[in-house]
Amino acid sequence: MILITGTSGQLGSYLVENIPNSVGLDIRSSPYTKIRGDIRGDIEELLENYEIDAIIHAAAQVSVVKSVEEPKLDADVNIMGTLNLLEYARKHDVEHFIYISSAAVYGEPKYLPLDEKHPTKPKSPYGLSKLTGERYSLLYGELYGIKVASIRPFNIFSPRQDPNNPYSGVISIFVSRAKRGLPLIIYGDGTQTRDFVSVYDVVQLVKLVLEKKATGVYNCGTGKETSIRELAELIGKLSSKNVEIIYQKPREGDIKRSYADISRAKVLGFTPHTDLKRDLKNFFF
Ligand code: UD2
Repeated sequence: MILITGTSGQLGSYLVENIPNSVGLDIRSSPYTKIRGDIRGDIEELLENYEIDAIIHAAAQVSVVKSVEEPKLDADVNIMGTLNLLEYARKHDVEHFIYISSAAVYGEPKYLPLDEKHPTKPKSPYGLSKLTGERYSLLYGELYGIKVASIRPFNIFSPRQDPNNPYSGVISIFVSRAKRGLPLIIYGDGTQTRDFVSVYDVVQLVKLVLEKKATGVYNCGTGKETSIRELAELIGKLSSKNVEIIYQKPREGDIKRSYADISRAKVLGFTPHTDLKRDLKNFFF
């Protein structure tokens, strides 16, 4: 049986839906969550009726903004929660541990595209907590012979990201505001870029890593960058409303440009199918 954590979240929900013989664990209830519980709690008790061969750890505090506001909560969930699961994996001889990391571990790029060898110097508590969780995971791999892989997704989008959550990603916020005819707020001048990757491509890479029992670190993106201004204009057009774009001061902890070198993932057979314009249209309009 494969344990997937974070199944009330965007990525976890798609993973449990698309990976056979898997079971979802989350602190919040959702149609994709079978086991309700906290990753910081008593995992032994939560999993007493299960024989777990692999863990895909997607549960996390995912917001950069929230991590700046509540760094202790962010560290508790992302670091201590991960360590708690790793302890379970060690004690129960779990064979494969797949950690869902983040492109936020790189910080401000020294060169682009970002490959996995790029130095890690996070700019936010979130980036640091995700990096620390990743390091613990890789260390447990070395110390206890667990096969450990870490996937670093860039900016994931899907129809399941909750637009009502103030900490949601830019695409769901822009889509929800555009549909209501509200102005789109850009933090900074809008020239910052991101590598927006459909959740289906992230599922594709996680499945490849799982099937091949792969280890090590893998970027997950499309290799293409889109500026936030371009994104706002695109969503404005798709909504066929006359959407205004307004500019406010940049966010704390925000990085300027980001897009992935996906050569390592390609070796596993990964081929991204994301087409931003087409997918935005299909997912939201
Ligand atoms: C996202 C993920 C994070 C991480 C990272 C990896 C979310 C909530 N966060 O962080 O988990 O994996 O990607 O690359 O999905 N922006 C605006 N207006 C808005 C909202 C956002 O201008 O109303 C800007 C924001 O300042 C930033 C960009 O859009 O420059 C993307 O922001 P985000 O919150 O969607 O994602 P990010 O890159 O901080």
